[in-house]
Amino acid sequence: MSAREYDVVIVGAGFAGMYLLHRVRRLGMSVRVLEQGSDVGGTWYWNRYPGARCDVESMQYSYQFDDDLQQEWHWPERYSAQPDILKYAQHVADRFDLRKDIDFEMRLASAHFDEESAIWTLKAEDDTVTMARFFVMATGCLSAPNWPKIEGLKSFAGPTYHTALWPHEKVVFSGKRVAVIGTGSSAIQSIPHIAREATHLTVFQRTPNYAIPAHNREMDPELEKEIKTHYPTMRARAKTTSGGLDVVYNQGSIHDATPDERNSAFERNWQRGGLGFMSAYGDLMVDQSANEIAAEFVRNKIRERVKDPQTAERLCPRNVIGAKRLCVDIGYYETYNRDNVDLVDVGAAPIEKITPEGVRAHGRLYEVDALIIATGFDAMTGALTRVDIRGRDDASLAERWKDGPSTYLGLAMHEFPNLFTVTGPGSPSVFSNMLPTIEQHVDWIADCLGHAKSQGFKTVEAEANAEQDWWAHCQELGNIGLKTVTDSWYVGANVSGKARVFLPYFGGIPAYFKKCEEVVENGYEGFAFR
Ligand code: N01
Repeated sequence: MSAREYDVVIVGAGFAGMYLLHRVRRLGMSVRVLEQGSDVGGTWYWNRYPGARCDVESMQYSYQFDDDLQQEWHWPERYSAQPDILKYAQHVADRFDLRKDIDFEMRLASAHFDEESAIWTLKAEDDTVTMARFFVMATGCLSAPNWPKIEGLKSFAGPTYHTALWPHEKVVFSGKRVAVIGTGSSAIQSIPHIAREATHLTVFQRTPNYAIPAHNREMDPELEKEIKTHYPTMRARAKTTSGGLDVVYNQGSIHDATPDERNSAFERNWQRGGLGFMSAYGDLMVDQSANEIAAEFVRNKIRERVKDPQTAERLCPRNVIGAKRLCVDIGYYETYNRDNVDLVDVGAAPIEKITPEGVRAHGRLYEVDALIIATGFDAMTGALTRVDIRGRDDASLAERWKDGPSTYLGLAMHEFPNLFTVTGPGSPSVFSNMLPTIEQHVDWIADCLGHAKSQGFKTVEAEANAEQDWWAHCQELGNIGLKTVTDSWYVGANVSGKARVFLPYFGGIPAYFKKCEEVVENGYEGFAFR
């Protein structure tokens, strides 16, 4: 094969692409990674906004495929800050000498499959062409930035920053009036930092969000030692929970508890902090009245934290708690007690336009020197549909997914032979601790590639029926309970024109992992090898 022909091409050098590169090398297959950034790290390379931090605890948000790595690495804090996670990704790249097989600053534009040769031709934006027998999109679930459709956005005279495309050089806000548009996780993490630095901060809120305190702190050396001593046990325990997190989920009903018992259960979770808040009772995401009790508990906490009662009420979400991904905050609500911070509601009446001077809403111009767009991502499908991917008979993935995606196990699609997706739509992905889930997908894909190689197969493709059945199952699970009652990126509602379809798999990690294992045990059931 020539220099630009490989057995496997992987797109993306985040945690998924890096580990897959490591696994494919060990299969003795030639492999190349195409990465649009100038270094490894994926989401942690791009999301460098002030305060960016993981909402999963450090000791669980890490690779487990190499025991020496997990024993030797030291995380400085309970929840890791973006620079520490990026440092970890860079360390992994050094340790396994990954960079030599990665083309950086290479952004994939198109990927076309030729049926006769069973080869994918991948074209980058700089016209570099790479041929691959197998092609894996390891492009992440939250990686395609979503820009809001607001009139005049490009006319703003000062700098405009998207949280997901933050500059590498330090951005200085001191002496500046700043506007933030959006109040999702990215905004909730960055707002306290920007407020401390800027002369004035105006936050444009369309929908208030629920945030649970992180209670972040320096890593407790005793806890670190304890976890490292029993790492495999902790990792195995985490895989028995629906989210793949080592958190104890109470399956009981809130309606069997007294008001005092409920309060203590929520208070315990509040004091522990983080995403585990909803583990207090088993019916919080299926029963509206149960959910409302949890929501009111959090609203009361917001009322305690925000001094001005009117501002507190405006920050209190009224929608279902947990239907949007919970946010984990460090001092978010208290930020509104500062004199230099204003909250502007743009839910009932949207932002009218952006002008060179600032943001116009409610007939008033809010003059600012810098604009921060914290409007999230074209989640789960955006990174796949923004590339011109064409499978058999020139089938376009973007066209096929116009009314919503469908996949087999979030791993593969019929009509797109030899293409795999890591944590694609229809996999637990964003409803789980991403790193272990990524490892499971990568292991499955690498094993499948090994199988194809050892058996001399040229192609592997999801069968149409298997995909249809799996997708119907995903939709059935998605429609149970309260997950879809609120607009969220889980259902694509945050991107204008995107089909409203529940995107992840909600059957939990144990059921999903078991299904993937059964598929292999049954001779790769639902996949056709040729
Ligand atoms: O994006 P979001 P995000 N005018 O979509 C608002 C992960 N993450 O980047 O709710 C005004 O959640 C929009 O309003 P509304 C995490 O999984 C993880 O913050 O649609 N506002 C919303 O408030 C998270 O869930 C970490 O009404 C507009 C905001 O913009 C996911 O990424 C950290 C608007 C977008 O919130 C996405 O988070 C950060 C408009 N025209 C992110 N358009 C970790 O901790 C949109 N909005 C690991």
